[in-house]
Amino acid sequence: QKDPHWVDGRNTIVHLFEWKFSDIAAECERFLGPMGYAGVQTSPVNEYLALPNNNPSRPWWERYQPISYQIISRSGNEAEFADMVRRCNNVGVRIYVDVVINHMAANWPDATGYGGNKADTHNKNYPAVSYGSGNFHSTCQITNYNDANNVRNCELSGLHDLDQSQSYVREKIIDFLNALVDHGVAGFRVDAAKHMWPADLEYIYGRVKNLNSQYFGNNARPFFFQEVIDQTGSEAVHNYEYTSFGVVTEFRYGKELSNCFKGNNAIKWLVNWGPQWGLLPSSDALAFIDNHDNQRGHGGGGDVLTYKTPKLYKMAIAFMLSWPYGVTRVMSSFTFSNNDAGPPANGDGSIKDVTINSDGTCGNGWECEHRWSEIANMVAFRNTVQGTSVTNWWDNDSQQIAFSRGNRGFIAFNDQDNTDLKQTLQTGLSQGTYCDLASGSKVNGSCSGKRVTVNGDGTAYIEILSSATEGFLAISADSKL
Ligand code: QV4
Ligand code: CA
Repeated sequence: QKDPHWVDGRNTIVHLFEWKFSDIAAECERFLGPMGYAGVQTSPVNEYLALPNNNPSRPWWERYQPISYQIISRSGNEAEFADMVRRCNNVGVRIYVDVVINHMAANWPDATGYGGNKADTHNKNYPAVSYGSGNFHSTCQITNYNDANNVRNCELSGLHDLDQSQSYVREKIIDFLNALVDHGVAGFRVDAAKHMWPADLEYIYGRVKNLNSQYFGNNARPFFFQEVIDQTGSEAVHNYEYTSFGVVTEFRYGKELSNCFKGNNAIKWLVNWGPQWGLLPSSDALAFIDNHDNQRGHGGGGDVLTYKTPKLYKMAIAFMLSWPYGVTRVMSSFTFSNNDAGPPANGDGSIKDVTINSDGTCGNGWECEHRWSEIANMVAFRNTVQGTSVTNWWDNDSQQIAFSRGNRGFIAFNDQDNTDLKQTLQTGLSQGTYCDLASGSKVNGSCSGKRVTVNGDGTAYIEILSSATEGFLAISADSKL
């Protein structure tokens, strides 16, 4: 169940972290569909704990403490969810829901969810599902990542750990996933998959019904991408234990690329980026630079690049989107300095609307990296070069590289301090004038940024000054004037 069911000619999932369903629906119609994005990962949509003591106030991580499987959250209710899925599918953008099935909410006094359902967490009683204490593993804490039993049968940060080997628990989870499938989702991000037994997950995925035939035809199986953090390869649980029945988040991807673009490892080594670096096979991998955890020091950290260092971040994302590997995912954040802080909120606690400025960027505290023109243009680039391979590799033996994607696209990176890139290089493209997709776009038949002239023999003079705002340059068959 590794097919994301993208509409032809599209690529890349964007995680619209903490967005409201009404804003996601609007974004599908006004931006994601037209720009060629393939899908959206939502934050958890089922009912979760509303932190009782308001300390910290409405943190983002509340969403990972389920109270029931009813669709009700700070993002909206079930009717709003249904409307979003329908509207996004109608413009060719798929929806993937983040599902939290490893555990339920941790111990809290008078635990109450956003839908008003209550749980007696101290007695592991969640009547709105319903789960009772017998449906959980006996209480122990995860303390030893070298012991698979401890990792999978004990509690992650005190979150009560469901026993997915029980048929009753399996049926409850399957019913929850089926309800989402009925609404028309294309698949799921499975939270904390590492903390569940592969055999239990394989059984559950196999029992989820086929996707809604209204959007996906007959016999389409749901897509599963599973969160398994295996950055070192030295823990007891390995990412490859989960790849026979779904895709896995490849955490080494963003860690290594961040390390390279930060200048700690020469980018010339990226010539064989992929399994030769110890990454999963391409067809097993969800590729990304940062996620909602490691951009704020949760989930293994990893010192990854984020929106906070835009020049290097955009280079890493551009490399990801130009390289043929994995199912790519782009992060879309809200601005934060406090690691607990939830999304931008109004005085009554409701999540703020995502407003769109006249230049296409977002307001109201939303970062919207996916709208940065350099990133959105690279999603379009990836669509343009689909099916081609990497050719014409060039490097300066250090922090400058360039390559073609067949005769469809060409990209160059200058990650070297105080050194300009000034080279005549083989682009693989046909003769003509092209708009650079990093410094601008092709708008109404002209370039808003740099122009590149490709000669009859496919060569072109490429210049990226070290002082430039953008550290890369990209041209494609579709950016030709
Ligand atoms: C606290 C103490 C515990 C104590 C417990 C007792 O720290 O020692 O046992 O109280 O009740 C929050 C708090 C955490 C608190 C816990 C329980 O931060 O301090 O425990 O709630 O109330 C997110 C956050 C967590 C948050 C959790 C639930 O990151 O901080 O915990 O939501 O609200 C590993 C895993 C990986 C995981 C990653 C974070 O292998 O699977 O850690 N990533 C996913 C999600 C992530 C989410 C979870 C898993 C849990 O991406 O966002 O955790 O669903 O690497
Ligand atoms: Ca578990």
